[in-house]
Amino acid sequence: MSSLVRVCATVLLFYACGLYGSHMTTKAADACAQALRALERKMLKRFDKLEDGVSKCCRPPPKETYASCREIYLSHNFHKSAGNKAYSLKTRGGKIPVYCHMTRNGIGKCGGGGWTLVMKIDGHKQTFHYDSSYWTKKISFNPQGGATGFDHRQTKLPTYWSTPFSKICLAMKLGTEMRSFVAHMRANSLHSLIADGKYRKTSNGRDTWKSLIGRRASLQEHCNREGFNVMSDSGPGSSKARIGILSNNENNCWSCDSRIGFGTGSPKWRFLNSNTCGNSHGYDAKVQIKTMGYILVQ
Ligand SMILES: [Ca+2]
Repeated sequence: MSSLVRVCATVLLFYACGLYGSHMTTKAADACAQALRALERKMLKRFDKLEDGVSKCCRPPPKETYASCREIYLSHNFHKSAGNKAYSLKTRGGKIPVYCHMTRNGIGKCGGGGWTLVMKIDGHKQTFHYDSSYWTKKISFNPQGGATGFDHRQTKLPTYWSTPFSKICLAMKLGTEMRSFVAHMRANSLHSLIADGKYRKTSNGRDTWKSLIGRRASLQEHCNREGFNVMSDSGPGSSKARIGILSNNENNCWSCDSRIGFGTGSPKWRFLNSNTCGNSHGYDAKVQIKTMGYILVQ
């Protein structure tokens, strides 16, 4: 807008001085030019003020804090430019850097839209075994690990008990290959789905769960009970998963000896019990695949 005013004022100046210039004395012409320049400066000041006023009233004020990566994604054209990195989020555990997956191509089959990291689990480690109190308590684990993406650093962030969502991105990485899918579930937080220990069903299907592992995935034929806080009917000694699917060789859910999931365990079978994220099949450990697991919400 300022440049338009400058052009108009200059044209006016030239016009006035051109029209009357030949009839003016040099002194009068200089005075005319000075007066017009002063007018130009005044007009520019006025328009600058007007421009400031317009931008203050029409642009949404930048928010100081965002509660989720989705909120950041929606508030800007982030899908066009912003990277996948840590953003400062306001959580019930304070304002902390949280890894956000923001790019349009998204996380494999989960797609894009702004994903907030909640947990990263190493299936070789016992930190997030089914029986760990990290699943029930509002405490974080290695929050520094939550500022980075799909690496081998374990973490549990305050987003576990702070971030509401309508879908969860479940991803597993084996070697360098990562596979994922979306589980549709609405909740106030992941804590509200898991901490009370109640079983909550999902309906993704055994093939979808197997797709997290790839061609080596193995589940028995029967039961196929899936969701949150999944347990065999024979009790907590058999296979169980905080998020996952259990299958059985018998046509019931009594003694499930295979599973794919996050936060798994089976205290009755020591060897299988050591796998806390990935795929196990058979108490003789026919299949024992430990993965890195990633849980993000949106
Ligand atoms: Ca069985």
